[in-house]
Parts: sequence; C-alpha cells; structure tokens
Amino acid sequence: KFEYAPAPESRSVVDLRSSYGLFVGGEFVPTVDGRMFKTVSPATEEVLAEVTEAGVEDVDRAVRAARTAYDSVWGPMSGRDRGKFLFRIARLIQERARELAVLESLDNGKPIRESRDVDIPQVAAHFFYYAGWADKLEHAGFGADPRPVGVAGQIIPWNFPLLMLAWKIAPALACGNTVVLKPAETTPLTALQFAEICQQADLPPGVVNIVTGAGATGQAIVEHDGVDKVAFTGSTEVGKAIARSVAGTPKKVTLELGGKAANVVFDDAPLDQAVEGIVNGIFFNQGHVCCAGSRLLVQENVYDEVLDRLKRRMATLRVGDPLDKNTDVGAINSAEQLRRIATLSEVGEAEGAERWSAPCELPDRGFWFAPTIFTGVTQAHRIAREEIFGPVLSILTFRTPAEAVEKANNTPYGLSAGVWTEKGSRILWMADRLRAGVVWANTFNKFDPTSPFGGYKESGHGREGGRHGLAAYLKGAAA
Ligand code: TXE
Repeated sequence: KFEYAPAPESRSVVDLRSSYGLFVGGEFVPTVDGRMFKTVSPATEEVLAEVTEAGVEDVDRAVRAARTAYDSVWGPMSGRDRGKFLFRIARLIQERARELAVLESLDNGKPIRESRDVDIPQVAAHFFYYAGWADKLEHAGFGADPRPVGVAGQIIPWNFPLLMLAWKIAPALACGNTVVLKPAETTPLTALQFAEICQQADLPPGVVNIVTGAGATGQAIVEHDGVDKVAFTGSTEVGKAIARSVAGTPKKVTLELGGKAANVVFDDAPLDQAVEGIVNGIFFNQGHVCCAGSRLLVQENVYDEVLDRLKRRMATLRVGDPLDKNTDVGAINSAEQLRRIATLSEVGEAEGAERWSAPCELPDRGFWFAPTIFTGVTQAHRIAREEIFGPVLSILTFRTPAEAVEKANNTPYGLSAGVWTEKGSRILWMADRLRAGVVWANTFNKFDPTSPFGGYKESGHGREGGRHGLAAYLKGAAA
C-alpha cells in the first residue's frame, strides 16, 4: 500500500482559516446560536476547517440583506455597471485560480488537474460570459424591459462546488437579482473564498450572501417568503420535495437533478477515441457528474474489442492524492457517498452482473473506490437504472440503431447522452430520438457557458447556461 503524502508545496498556496462565518450583507458573521460543523478532506479525513451552520433566523437575515441590496442598489443599477462588477469578479477568479483550484481539490477530493484545467477556468468563463450579457438583455428576446425576479435562493451540490456556484450566481447577478446561496455541507470552502472575492471586487454588500449548512438550511431558503426564485442542483428526491414545497407559491423554480446517461458506441466509431470518451465519461470527477456516461451501450460486433481496450486503458489510470498533478481519479467526496456507491455495486453483483475493477492500490485513510465496470448487465438491473454517482460503469450491448435508442431512452432520467460514430447522418438521427437535454457526438462531458444545459423527465426542468440560462432569472420569461 502506498503512503498518502499530501503535496506540501501546492497546499501552501491556500491560506486556510480554522473557522469561517456566514457571508451576509458583505461581511463574515457568526450564526445566531453559534452552531458550527467541520469540513474534512476526503483524501485524508483530516479536518480542514469549521464552518457555521445557518438556522432559520440566519437565513432570514441573509434574505433580508439580499432584499435590501436588491431594492437599494443592484435592482436599479444599469446593466452596464452590473457587468463591470461581474467582469471584475471574473478577473479576480483568474488571478486567484491556483489558490481556488487547490482549495477545491482539498475540500472535494477531485484531481488538481481537473480543478486547475476544467473547474476554475470554467468558473471564470461563466462570469465573463454573463458579464457580457448584463447590458444586452433587452436584445435577447425577453421583451423591451426585462426585469429581474428579485431575490434568488440557490442550493448547490458538492460535485463541482465553485462551478455550480458560478452557474447559479453569474446569470442571476447579470439579470439584476441578488442571491442567497448555500453550498453543499461537504464542500463549503470555495464558496466562502468566493465571498472574499466579492469583497475584493467591492460588490455592494448583500448582493451575494453565502449561508453554509446542511439540508435544513436549504429548506429554510426554499420556504422563505422573501425568496422569489429557487434554483436547485442535487438529488432527484430533494428536487421533488422542493417542487412540492414551492407549488402554490409565486416562486419560480429550476431543478437540475440526476442522470443515467447512455454513451452509445457504434461499430464504425474510431475506437481509440471512443475508449477515451468512455473513460472521461464515467471516471472524470470520480463519476460524481450528473451527466456522467454511466451506461455504456456498445454495438455487439465490437463489444469484445471495446471491452479489451477499455480494461487496458483503465489499468493505466492513476488513483490517489488529489493534489498530485499526475492523478487521474481522486477521492470519493464523503463516507456517505462511498457507502452509496459500494452498496449499489454489491447489488450489481448480487443481481448477477460481473464486476471488474482496475488494479490499483488505494490509500488506507480517506474515501476511495477503484474505477469499476460491470458486464453482463441487463436493463432490469438496478445498476442500469439508478444513478450511482461514482466511478462505476454498467455495460450493455445493442445490435441496431433503433435498439440503441430504445435502450438509451429506457430510463426515468434524460440529462445527457453520447454517440460515437463516423456517420454524420447517424448522429443527427440519434440526436433527434434521444430524450436527453444534451447529446454529445464523438466527445463527452464538454461544457461551455454559451450552451444551455438541463434535463428531460426526472432530470429536472429549466435550462442553465447560454441565453436560455437568463430566462430563469427574468420576470415573465419562461423557465
Ligand atoms: O444530494 P442532496 P446528496 C445525486 C447523486 C447522489 C445523491 C445524493 O445520485 O448520490 O444525489 O447526494 C441540499 N431542502 N446527486 O445527498 O441531498 C444539500 O444540503 C433544500 C446528483 O448530496 O440533494 C446540498 O446543498 N436543500 C446531483 C444539496 O441540497 C436540501 C448532485 C444537494 O444535496 C435539502 C448531487 C432540502 N430538504 C447529488 N436536503 C447532480 N444533479 O449533479 C438537502 N439539501
């Protein structure tokens, strides 16, 4: 077994404090009752910091701060001036990119290569993109005088902590809303660092408020009468509870929930490229990705070859220290998530699928799961139907394009799908029939602020990203 040795030189980039308050009205404040909880490194289980656990009164204070800022400064401000603040935030994120990437990898467990090359650049890109929209909203087909919704309550998950924050905060602010955002309880640190960036950018106090806590804090946001719009990314179960809670109120709501995406490989696909796409589709971010390609559908006549190449490629994956630049697969975000992944994998075996894990040595401490595939999977198996949200791939086969479509769509979810083929006409044919918000062709997990993202069926409703992502934050616009 290898000894886990945190990389000291990259860690020193972060000025980690031992405790953090809530960010309300432009400053860090304690909670009313002083309750705190710990956030730990999933790679070592060491405590990184203590953060405050906001209760109903704290959330109320944050919502009131957001309302005051909305009424007094942010709502009346011209789009051009709002844009300047967003550009400033985007530039500060770029300047502090290294620190943010290290903090994200420490708190979340994802490989530094991903937080450095994907998460943080995408965060900056979202702020730049929506900064550019702030003074152009009247030209976007939302009517001559597009009005902000007001105070947005935003609840985000732990898989892309700062990126999900950017997806939520950047369009909300561009449209003139103020926000109360709650990061997930296992990954609060980059959101709190972002709060500092808001201070550094001289953003008017109360425009962005960050309240930390668990589900009860999220619920307090959702139920607060002063919240005009709820934006949620997380589990389908909580998403449905939120939808029930806001039903019958004037609140707008967007939900981005789970997925069980099919990654469909045809026999004419460039197989080397497809295998890279399969690996990226399911092992990127340890498979903690709502649009992960967690069901591989391979055309029967290339099944043996794809499986052989996939196993060989998986054997080269480096699992371990998230702060090591060579790491491909980092730590599972929490003990709870590890338990979910392990349980569903055991169910897969019990139901008769065959399990194969990449040969790798896992550290003694921390939360780890080896990249794993299941063959002999049928559509009835739970591992083919339920979101595992971990580095676990279920492999099925098909003979004809029609059968591929039928199997790909045989899921309660509909967030994304991938198609691998040389034939352009087949890509279009498939894209027309796949019931998924995003269909990637000969690539997977590609994100861009200009493109809308969102699901069909139980994957939620509303779109984030692009021009479509603005509608959720404007009065009268759909979504
Ligand atoms: O999600 P939760 P969890 C899926 C994935 C994962 C499973 C459970 O399958 O295994 O969900 O993950 C806040 N009112 N996804 O338990 O609980 C919570 O504090 C308001 C897919 O982490 O949904 C956190 O900030 N808020 C997903 C956020 O909701 C509540 C990403 C998400 O946590 C709340 C995450 C409540 N009653 C998990 N209860 C994706 N779509 O990417 C919890 N929260």
